[in-house]
Amino acid sequence: MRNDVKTLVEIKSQPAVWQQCLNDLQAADLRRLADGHSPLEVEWVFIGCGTSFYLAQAAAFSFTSLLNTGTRAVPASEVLLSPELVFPRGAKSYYPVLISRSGHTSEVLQVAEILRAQQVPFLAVTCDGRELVSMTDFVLKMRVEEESTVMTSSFTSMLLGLQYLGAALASNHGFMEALQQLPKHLDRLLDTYDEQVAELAQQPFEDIAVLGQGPLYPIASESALKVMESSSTFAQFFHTLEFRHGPKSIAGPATLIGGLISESGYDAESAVLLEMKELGSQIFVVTNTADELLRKQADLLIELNLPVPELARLVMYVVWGQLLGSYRGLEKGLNPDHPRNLSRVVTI
Ligand code: F1P
Repeated sequence: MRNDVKTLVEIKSQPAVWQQCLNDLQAADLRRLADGHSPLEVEWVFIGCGTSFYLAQAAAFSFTSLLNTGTRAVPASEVLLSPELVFPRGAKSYYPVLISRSGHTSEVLQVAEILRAQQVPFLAVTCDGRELVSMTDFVLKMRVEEESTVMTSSFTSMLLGLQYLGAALASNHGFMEALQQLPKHLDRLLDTYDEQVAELAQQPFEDIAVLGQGPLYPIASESALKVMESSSTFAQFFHTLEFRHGPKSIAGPATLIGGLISESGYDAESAVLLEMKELGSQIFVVTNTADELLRKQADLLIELNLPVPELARLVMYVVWGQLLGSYRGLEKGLNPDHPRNLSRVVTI
């Protein structure tokens, strides 16, 4: 069954897809996509829906870190329903970045129309293109052909594209080179851990929560969304240390707690996961390198061992939630290629 699940094939095709996108990025004139803005003179507002909203959040963290500039991430619906809260000084003081795999999502196109009516330049980031690419002069289009309903390689490829853009605007050549190393490491990690994730997915968890801090919070959000979309299993996401403030009441033998643990916050974040283990939960940990205690306690530990800056590891953290969602769906007798109630694009 697994081999003909298109979503799984696309998840495991990410090393090759990333390599193709990184080759394209290396050859592109990315600086023009800033529309002449000095990255520091405007606030970059990243806008998307669903998976693309979590991508917007991860991109905002990345731009703040790489460019030390003001950024925000908002769902497209917020721009439509509360524009004065999103653009308090008027849209012209910002550089909006509209993110949409399809380029066809109604809410995103409606935002694009508003910006065009106000003559506000914006950047479009997409895979399929569709109407969105005809609405602006500034387009970052990733060469990703993704047929599945849920977003997997499109999410990681557009995030790589935006991180690469941020590094190019910062003239941070070391970071761009670091991203170039990721495809070969993902190949290695998929060979090592794919089967272990499939085994974990066979356990009858009732509650799933995925935790992450800082730039890993949107990655935790996307990981939980993949589990929800691909297996119709309710999954929540929290800032790691926030989990103690109430949500930990769900911790127990029928709960799986996923921890996306950073290097910079390792001690504080791993302590939360160990506490949940003591409360009887199973813990699934992704981190760059673990200490002996976490190695001993984790029910599934994925050590990335990536010799790159912490921010360049971001895309590598989401792959395991992508796999867990699809494997969990198969375990429940569902088909991840046709997720319940979902369509590939939301048009309203
Ligand atoms: C956004 C989106 C996806 C979701 C599903 C429906 O699509 O909401 O996040 O997983 O595929 O569409 P897009 O605007 O990025 O094409």
